[in-house]
Amino acid sequence: MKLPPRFFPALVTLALALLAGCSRQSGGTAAPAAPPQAVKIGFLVKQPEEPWFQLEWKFADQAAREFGFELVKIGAPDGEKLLSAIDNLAAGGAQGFVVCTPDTRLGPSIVAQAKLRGLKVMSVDDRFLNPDGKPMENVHYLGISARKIGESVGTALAAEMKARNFPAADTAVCAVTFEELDTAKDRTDGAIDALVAAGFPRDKIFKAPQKTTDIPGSFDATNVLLTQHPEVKHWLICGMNDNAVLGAVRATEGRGFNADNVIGIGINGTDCIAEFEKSRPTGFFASSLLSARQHGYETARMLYLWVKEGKEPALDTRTVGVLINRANFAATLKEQGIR
Ligand code: FCA
Repeated sequence: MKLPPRFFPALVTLALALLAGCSRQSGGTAAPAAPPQAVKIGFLVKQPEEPWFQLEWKFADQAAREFGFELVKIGAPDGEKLLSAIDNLAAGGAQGFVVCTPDTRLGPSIVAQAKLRGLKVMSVDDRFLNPDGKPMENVHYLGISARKIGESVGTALAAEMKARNFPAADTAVCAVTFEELDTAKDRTDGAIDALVAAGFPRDKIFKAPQKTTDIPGSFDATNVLLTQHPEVKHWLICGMNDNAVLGAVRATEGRGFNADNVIGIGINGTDCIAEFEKSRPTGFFASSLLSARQHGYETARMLYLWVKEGKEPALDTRTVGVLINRANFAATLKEQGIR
């Protein structure tokens, strides 16, 4: 059959359409494009009751709202809860999680579980350890410059002791320690070294090892120390975080000490707000305010970009602290979006 030339354009269109149909079939893309996969990220913390971790969650939520991903917040106070949370996240379609582990020695199991289930991991605050006790440097981590922050606490304690003219003869240091955790040991070691560098005698720096990293754990540890040293009339107190120092300050109060003869400086700056708001000063003098915003918002954002765009986060990010006290805490907390 011979077609008149006016049909030629229609024939060409038909041929092109058929060709396109064939190539679509052979390419296997005949089905309509799937909607982009929704991003879901877990945020697991070891002590959900601590204001510090609640603030990390608050700022992670902010990242989730801004970038449009789903954030699943899970409290994981022990290894069993943590590993089952990872299971549930994978079953629920998550692609990764940020975690502050209840035990840094769980690092290799967490990484193995995550690999098995195709989840990306970013650790925050407490760094995973290899079985040899060394940090797992290949796991993405955001934490504080623990030693430096500890040193700033020690320096500030020595300066405040001098400003108040505490007599050297009856002043001692109570360092509430939790040396099982690297970031905690680095903080108290830093504080102790800075005190010694400022001229404080090392033999009057006493450690009170806490069994649990909460106020009761520190309260109990400090009480033992206070019983052993009734000769001390002025105390300087440091510890891994605000709760360590709060527990120690409460223990000194139980023995009649007060703001005139105790100087305590914490770390976090987020768990001592009620203390600063008390009408009368207590022995809790100051704290190094860390950036809960960076720890919550940034880790969630980094993980999101990793999942969504394949943009791998930096392996090791460290944050700093700024000293706050009763005089400036309100303004500083407001600046940082905490209050
Ligand atoms: C650890 C502590 C927290 C906080 C964080 C930065 O995880 O337990 O209180 O100081 O490091």
